Amino acid sequence: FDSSKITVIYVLGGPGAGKGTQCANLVKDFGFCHLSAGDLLRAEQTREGSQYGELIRTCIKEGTIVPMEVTIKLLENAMKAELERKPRGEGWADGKGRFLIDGFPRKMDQAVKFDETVCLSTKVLFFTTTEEVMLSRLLERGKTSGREDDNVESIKKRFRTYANDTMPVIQYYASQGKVAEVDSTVAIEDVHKAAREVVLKIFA
Ligand code: UP5
Ligand code: MG
Repeated sequence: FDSSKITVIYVLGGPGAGKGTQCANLVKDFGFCHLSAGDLLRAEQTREGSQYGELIRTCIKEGTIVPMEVTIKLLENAMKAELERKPRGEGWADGKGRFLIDGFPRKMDQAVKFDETVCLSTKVLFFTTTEEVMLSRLLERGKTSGREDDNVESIKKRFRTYANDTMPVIQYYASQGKVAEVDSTVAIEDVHKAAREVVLKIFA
C-alpha cells in the first residue's frame, strides 16, 4: 500500500484491555476503518471451505498466535476491500484511507513482515491496565460473549503469550518513538478522551 494514501494505527494492549471498545469510539470520531485481527480470524474460522478453521480454533483456545501468513493475508484483503469500496476516500477528511489495526502485530515476526511487505504504521496506541482488571473484564464478558477463549484457563494462556510475544513488539515500536500509552483502567469515556487526543495530534 502507498503510505501517502493511507494512515495506519496499530492498537495494542493485553487481552481485555479495551482495544475493541476504544476502536469503536475512534471510528465514530475519525471515520476509521476498524480491522480487528481477532475478529477476522474468528470469521475465517467459521467460513465454509476455509482450510484454516481447525488451526485457528486451536490457537485461539490455547491463546497462541496463528501463523502470520494467515492473519496478514486476511488483513491485507480487508484493507484492499475497504479502499475499493471508498475509491475517493469518502468520509476521510484528508482523502487518505484511515485504518485502525486492532490486536496486531502481536509477535515480532508479524511486525517485521507487515512493516516490510504491507505498510508502515504512523502510531501505536497502547492500552494498559493490570492483569487483575483484564481478568475480571474478560470473565464478565465471557458470560455472554460466546468466545471460546473467555475462560480462566484460556485467559491465563493469553496473558502468557502477551508477555512473551507481544511486549517485545511494543518495545520495538517504542524504540522507534511510535508508541502512545493510554491508561485503560479508568472509565470507558475517560479512556476514549485520552485516545482521541493521541489521534487528534496525528491529523492536526
Ligand atoms: N471494557 C472495556 N473497556 C472498559 C473500561 N474502561 N472500563 C470497564 N470495562 C471496560 O473489552 C473487554 C471487556 O471489557 C468488554 O466487555 C468491555 O465492555 C469491557 P474489549 O474492548 O473487548 O477488549 P479487547 O482489548 O478488545 O479484548 P480482546 O479479548 O478482544 O483482546 P485479545 O487481544 O485477547 O483478543 P483478540 O480478539 O485480539 O485475539 C484473540 C486471539 O486471536 C488471540 O489470543 C490469538 O490466539 C488470535 N490472534 C492471532 O493469532 N493473531 C493476531 O494477529 C491476532 C489474534
Ligand atoms: Mg478485541
